[in-house]
Amino acid sequence: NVSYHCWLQYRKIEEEAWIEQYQKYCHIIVVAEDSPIKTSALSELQKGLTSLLGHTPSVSTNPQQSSAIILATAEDAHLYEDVIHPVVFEQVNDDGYIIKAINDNSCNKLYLLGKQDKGVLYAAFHLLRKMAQQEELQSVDIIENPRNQFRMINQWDNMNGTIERGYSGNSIFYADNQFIGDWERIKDYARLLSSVGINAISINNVNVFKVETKLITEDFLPDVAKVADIFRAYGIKTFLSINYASPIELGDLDTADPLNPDVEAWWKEKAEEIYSYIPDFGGFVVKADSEHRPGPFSYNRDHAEGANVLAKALQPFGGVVIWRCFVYNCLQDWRDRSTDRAKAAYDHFKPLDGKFLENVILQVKNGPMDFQVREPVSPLFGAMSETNQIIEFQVAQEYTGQQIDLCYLVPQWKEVLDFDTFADGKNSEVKKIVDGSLFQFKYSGVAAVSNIGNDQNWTGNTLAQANLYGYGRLIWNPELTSEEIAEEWITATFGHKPNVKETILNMLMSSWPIYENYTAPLGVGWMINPGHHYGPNIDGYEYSVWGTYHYADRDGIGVDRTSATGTGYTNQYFPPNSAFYESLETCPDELLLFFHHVPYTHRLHSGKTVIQHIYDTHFAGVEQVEKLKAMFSELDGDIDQAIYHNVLERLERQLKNATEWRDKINTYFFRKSGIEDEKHRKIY
Ligand code: BDP
Repeated sequence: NVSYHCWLQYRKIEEEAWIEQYQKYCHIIVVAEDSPIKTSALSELQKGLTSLLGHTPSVSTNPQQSSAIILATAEDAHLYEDVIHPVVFEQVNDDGYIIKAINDNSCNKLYLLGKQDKGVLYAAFHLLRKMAQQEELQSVDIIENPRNQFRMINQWDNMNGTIERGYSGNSIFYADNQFIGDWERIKDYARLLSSVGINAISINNVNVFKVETKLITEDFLPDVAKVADIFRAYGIKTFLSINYASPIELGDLDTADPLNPDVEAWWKEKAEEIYSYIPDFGGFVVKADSEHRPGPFSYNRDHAEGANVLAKALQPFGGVVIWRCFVYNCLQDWRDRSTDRAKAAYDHFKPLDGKFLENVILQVKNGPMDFQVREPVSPLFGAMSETNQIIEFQVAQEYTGQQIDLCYLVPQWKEVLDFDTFADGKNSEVKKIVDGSLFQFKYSGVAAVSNIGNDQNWTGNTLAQANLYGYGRLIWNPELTSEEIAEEWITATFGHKPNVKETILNMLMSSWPIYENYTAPLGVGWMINPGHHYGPNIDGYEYSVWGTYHYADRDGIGVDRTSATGTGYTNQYFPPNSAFYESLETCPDELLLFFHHVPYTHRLHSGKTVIQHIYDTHFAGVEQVEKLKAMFSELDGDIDQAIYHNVLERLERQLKNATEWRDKINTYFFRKSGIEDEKHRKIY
């Protein structure tokens, strides 16, 4: 089944000319000095080249070859000092690399040079990608440095085998409250992640329940260590999500108060124990005081005090605490319109700026609410210049179609990274905050919730593989365009047929706006079924305590978050963004209902009224899904049959879903407003 191999299929190259050009370099691979990561690079190259070129290269430790691929780090550069001057390594950062071809009569060498061995591995994946894309190698001279330091994936896997918000089967790590022990599958996951530059992973759900609390005990640490060994060989550090109440839950203390000396000593000892199993353990991911999880608030301590006790314990071993800012009171009183969940993270964390120890990193979701199809950027970006930050995206499509509906998310993430916060004047984009450059953070980067499970194709919908691929590529280099990333993925997955490339590219690039069209309008969010979050339910959360309202009544819709008459959320932005969102004149249409409560007859910048926009986008959304399906059907026979049927079946379900959204949304707003569709289409 080709879909198992995702973008690492290494499809056989058919054109002789390419084979000839590549083969010149590929008879021998030289690795003079070995390491586990270089061994991974070597085995990937052997696998990939055999498959691409139909010929298995031999391996040599002898640096004196006339033609070869040569893997080397700064440490073993002395072996090649005739060609590699040590200064070349000054151009690359810790995870960076150089790929350079040297062609000299009958001598054809390709150097894959990393400052460290991780760079060598990334260079190997890059070389294989170039070959799969059929790009020329003779004059290749590349220097690549990842922009972000942490490039992380968060698994939301539970030890009973389920995955919180998982849409592609069960966990590849756990079943029946044990590790499954399918180390080969975990290794294949490590290969996929590493091939797009991911260098950190947390392997259990942020909601840590009874069994998972024991991951940091001798019951499970030997297995965690095995997983860490596999990921380490691919340059990936292993992290665990922990339960803040561990000292109590594991039966040792009757408090988890961060300022209690026994608690501090307990975490110190715990860290020692963990590091005795995993010497390069990454650290803890923590969801505290959120959605019924325990945290420092129980002891009247703030989140800096809460995080610092863990940071102190990890500090001697070089570990970090990744502390999530998804903190809000999910039992707030919905009858009080002045409360606003969107404000919560900023209100909790901004006052603590500078109070966290230097090995604490705050993990902030991209928007102030929760991974909706459209949200403004969280105002916490830029607001805490003294505190390390990483941004959190959701590759899993919880609110964007659950890997049934097509939604290529790279354009959304790119918009977020390109957003100018004005935190330090103009050009203070989110990407410069999370890459650490704007405020010189010690630690920074990007994390995201994974979308994989044990389905044969990893992601349920095979086209959802593009999101995992694209996530890695975009955070390595935020300057890549969404199209470039999609094209790479398509070629690696489907090959070079022009009609396949064009169709899938069109499908991916149009998918996010289409999904937005038929779901909740104009940035208002949450009109989904409570609990599982798929399919329309306009008032599903409207009268619950969770703080996710649209306030639709017969006169209008939207959440007034202005400072003049609403919750004052707009004030959390730096000027001019605050004024930009505050004013109806400048607030962009797609976020109108996130920031303003307006009558249905309010006219958008597009010239349409709000109600007509709702009708039009919902009719358009369904038509667009019909088109997606028709376009895709044309590819029958041009792509792998199993993938074809997998995607087609999802498109059929998407069409049903979109139709249901259209009918429910349009009927609801027609009945609320009593305003006819200008085009007199059938609404109910
Ligand atoms: C929400 C999910 C919930 C997660 C939570 C989180 O619905 O399952 O536990 O986010 O990020 O999106 O902690």
